[in-house]
Amino acid sequence: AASSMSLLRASRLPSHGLDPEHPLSQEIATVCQQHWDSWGASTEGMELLESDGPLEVYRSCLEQEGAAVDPILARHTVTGVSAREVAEMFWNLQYRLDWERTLDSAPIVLDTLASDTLLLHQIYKRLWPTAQRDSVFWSHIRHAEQRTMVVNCSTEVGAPPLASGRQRMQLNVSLICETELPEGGRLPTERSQLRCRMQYSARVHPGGWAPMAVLRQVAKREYPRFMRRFSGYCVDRVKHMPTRA
Ligand code: 6CM
Repeated sequence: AASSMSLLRASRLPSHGLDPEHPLSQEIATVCQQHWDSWGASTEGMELLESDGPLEVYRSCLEQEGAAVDPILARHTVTGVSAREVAEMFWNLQYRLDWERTLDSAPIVLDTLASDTLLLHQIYKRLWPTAQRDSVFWSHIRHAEQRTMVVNCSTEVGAPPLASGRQRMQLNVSLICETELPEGGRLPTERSQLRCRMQYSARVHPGGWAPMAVLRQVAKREYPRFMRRFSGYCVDRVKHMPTRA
């Protein structure tokens, strides 16, 4: 298993569907490769926020110009879904409001950059006592071998101006999923034989003033909640459907 992991880690991602002339093309390629290579990243020195069976959520405290940007790294393993299914439910907007609790309204598609890449605008619930936040980010899904990855990363390219009274968060998030196949390596027809390993990572800069203690308290509560809710949703959503790679 260790050698197959290093093989995959060394592998380059297949090129994405975006026009190489697009102003975001190089950035998307670079950021995605960094996330792809982070599979199996060490959590040494990080604070364990939550541990519940296969679910582990870690945080490291990091401040930038007086703002808490605390990187989060979470791992989970769930039974009954494939990597592709989980990643698809994270990326495809059709499912977003079913599991995402931080949004104030439905995401807005600013642009479809390619069949696998969207430019999105999201407005979040206001967190007392801070200003309401929004974010503008490209969202990209990529599949290779048993692994599927989604990257959401803030950009200024194509971003609408900030509404008054709002602050713009900067985020760099990925969800990497790997299907764990039973002996023989074939996709099972029984969902009970299918397992998906997930690695979620998030770095969010609040963008403007926000009390650090409040942010840290909300993060500690909300990231584990998101991991449980989202993975539970995925399992439930596909449980009566036939398995697919
Ligand atoms: O990664 C997650 N969601 C993605 C799709 O929406 C996307 C969004 C990332 C934003 C993460 C920061 C949210 C902080 C919001 C603060 C204000 C909301 C407070 C409301 C409390 C109920 O990558 C899942 C994000 C899970 C965040 C806990």
